[in-house]
Amino acid sequence: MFEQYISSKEASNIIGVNVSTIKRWADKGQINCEITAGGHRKFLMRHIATFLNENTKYRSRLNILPHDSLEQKELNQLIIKKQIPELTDIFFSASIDGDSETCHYIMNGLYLSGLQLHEIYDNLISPALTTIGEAWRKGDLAVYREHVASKVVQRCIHGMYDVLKRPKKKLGLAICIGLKDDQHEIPLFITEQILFDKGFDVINVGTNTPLQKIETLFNDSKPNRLYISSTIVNDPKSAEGDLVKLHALANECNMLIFLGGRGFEHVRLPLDGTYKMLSSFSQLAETLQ
Ligand code: B12
Repeated sequence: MFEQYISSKEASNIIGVNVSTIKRWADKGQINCEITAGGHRKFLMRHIATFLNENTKYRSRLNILPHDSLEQKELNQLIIKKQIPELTDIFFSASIDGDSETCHYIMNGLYLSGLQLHEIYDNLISPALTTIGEAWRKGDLAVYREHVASKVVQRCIHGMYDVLKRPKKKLGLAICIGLKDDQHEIPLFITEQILFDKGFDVINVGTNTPLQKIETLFNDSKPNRLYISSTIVNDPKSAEGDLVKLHALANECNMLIFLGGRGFEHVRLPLDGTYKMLSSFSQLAETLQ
C-alpha cells in the first residue's frame, strides 16, 4: 500500500493549529510522525487520525479540504457536522461526475470527524449507490456514468486504508468471497476493510470465483471466519451448489460463517443454519466486538 506523506504545514492546516504547535507535539511524541534523512517531520493520514481519536476536541477544527474557496469551506462544515443527507447528495453527484477527489475528502473527512467505518458505508456509500442504481434503472442515468461512479467508489474505499490505524492485536484470519456470476465486489471490499480495521488478516478471494481446489485455501491457511457476499443471482442452482460447498468446508474447519447481500433472498440457504445472516455493515461490526 502506498501512503502519501504530509508536511508539518499541511498537517497543521488539517488539524487547525499553528505549524509550530504540530512540530512541538511531534517532538514530544503527542502525534506520531516519521523523520526523513534530512531531519524533516513527515506525517501520514493515519497519524492524524490517531491523534484526532485521542484528542477529539480538535475534530471541530478539522480542515480536510486543501483549498480555501467558499465551496470547500461549506463542504468542510458539512463534514465536521456529519450532515449525512447533504453529504450523500454531494457524494452522489461527485461520483457520477468522476470527481474522486471530492468523494475521497468526504469519506476520509467523516472518518477523521469520528464516524465509524461501518456507519460511513451503511449511511453514506450504500444510499449513494442505491440512488445511482435507481437512476440507472429508471433511465435517468447513462450506464457509463454508473460505471464511472462505481470506479470512483472503489478508489475511495481503497483510499480509506490511508487513514486506518494498524491494529496491533491480530484477531484471526477471515476469508471473503462472492458467488459465481456476480460482479458486485464493492460489498466485499467494504467487508475486507472493516475486518482489517478490527484486527483481522483477510484473504479476499473476490467475486465470481470458480471454486475448483478452494479446499486447498481452507486447509492451508486455517481461517477462523468466512464471509460470503451475494448481490445478484443469475443461476440459483449454481449459487446454491457453491454455498453448500463453502458451507461444508467452513464447518470442517470450525469457522464462523456470515452471509450478506440481497442475492441471498433468491437462493435456498443450507438447512443446518450454522451461519449468520448480516443485513448491514453495522451488524457486521457488532459481530466483531
Ligand atoms: C455498482 C453496481 C454495479 C457495478 C458493480 C461494480 C463492482 N465492481 O462492484 C456493475 C456496473 C459491474 C454492475 C453490474 C450489474 N448490475 Co449492478 N449495481 C450496482 C449498484 C449501483 C451498487 C451496488 C453496490 O455495490 N452497493 C453497495 C452495497 C454495499 O450496498 P447494498 O448492495 O445496498 O448492500 C446493503 C446490504 O445488503 C448489506 N450488504 C450487501 N452485501 C453484503 C455483504 C456482507 C458480507 C455484509 C456484511 C453486508 C452486505 O450492506 C448494504 C447496507 O449498508 C446497485 C444499486 C443498488 N441498489 O444497490 C446496482 C444493482 C445491484 N445492479 C443491478 C443490475 C441489474 C446489474 C446488471 C445485471 C446490469 C446489466 N444489465 O448488466 C449487472 C450484473 C452484473 C453481474 N453479473 O453481476 C440491479 C440488481 C437488481 C436485482 N435483480 O437485484 C441493481 C440493484 C440496480 C437496480 N436498481 O436495478 N452493477
